[in-house]
Amino acid sequence: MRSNNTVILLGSHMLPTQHGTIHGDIAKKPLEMAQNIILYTAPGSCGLVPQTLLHHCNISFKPIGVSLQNLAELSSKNPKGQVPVFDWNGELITEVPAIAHAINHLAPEGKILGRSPVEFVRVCEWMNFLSASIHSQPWGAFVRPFRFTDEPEAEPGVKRKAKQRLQERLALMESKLPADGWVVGEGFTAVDAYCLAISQWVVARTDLDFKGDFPKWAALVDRAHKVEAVQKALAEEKQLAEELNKA
Ligand SMILES: N[C@@H](CCC(=O)N[C@@H](CS)C(=O)NCC(=O)O)C(=O)O
Repeated sequence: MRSNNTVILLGSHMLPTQHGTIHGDIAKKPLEMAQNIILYTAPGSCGLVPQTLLHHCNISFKPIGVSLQNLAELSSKNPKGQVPVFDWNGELITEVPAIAHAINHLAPEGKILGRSPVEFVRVCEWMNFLSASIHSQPWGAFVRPFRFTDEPEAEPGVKRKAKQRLQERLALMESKLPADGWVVGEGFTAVDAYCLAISQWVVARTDLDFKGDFPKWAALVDRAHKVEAVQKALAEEKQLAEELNKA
């Protein structure tokens, strides 16, 4: 985009810069821009992942709680009818791994996608696995079997199979987890935040013996609970839940 002033394209927004025309580059000077960030999330959802990452990166944002039972309210923001939605100066971003990338652009010093090229690729690998092979597929079928069959009488079978698949996938992840520290490299990353969120659902909504069957994962969660950003995100999530309950 050319004009008398050069511009940074920020999604549909354009900001003047003295450093030349930069097309679609939001990574170059993000912290110099006024950021208007809103996170639409539901208590008990995967919205906890970006919520934690935003706190970890010290990015100020406005959290807006939406009930998982009332996601139709959010259809103008996300036609998929799901949380989280990351409103980045009016640019609406969905999908947890993509939102993690957006947050990383805003505060690369938070190292939420790792500290080296290999760590970055490993974080992407795990985020895909957690999102697709655990969250969307077996977890999705376990909590919403009606999306996987039109026959109500088939739902218990779908749920049973989903739980078995979930156990297998959790066990695979468990076998890859370190005995100490974080999943990728030396620092807390988006993968640790996602592992925490998933553990909460499994503990709350299944009869699996999480601590007994997945001890390394449970220990990772214990360590995550000591991270200030996690504590802030969990407290904020609780507050959003209380507000939604009152409404
Ligand atoms: N692939 C999506 C999954 C989002 C998702 O499944 N969100 C859940 C909460 S954890 C949700 O909104 N579920 C409501 C629904 O699917 O109707 C992402 O990564 O953001």
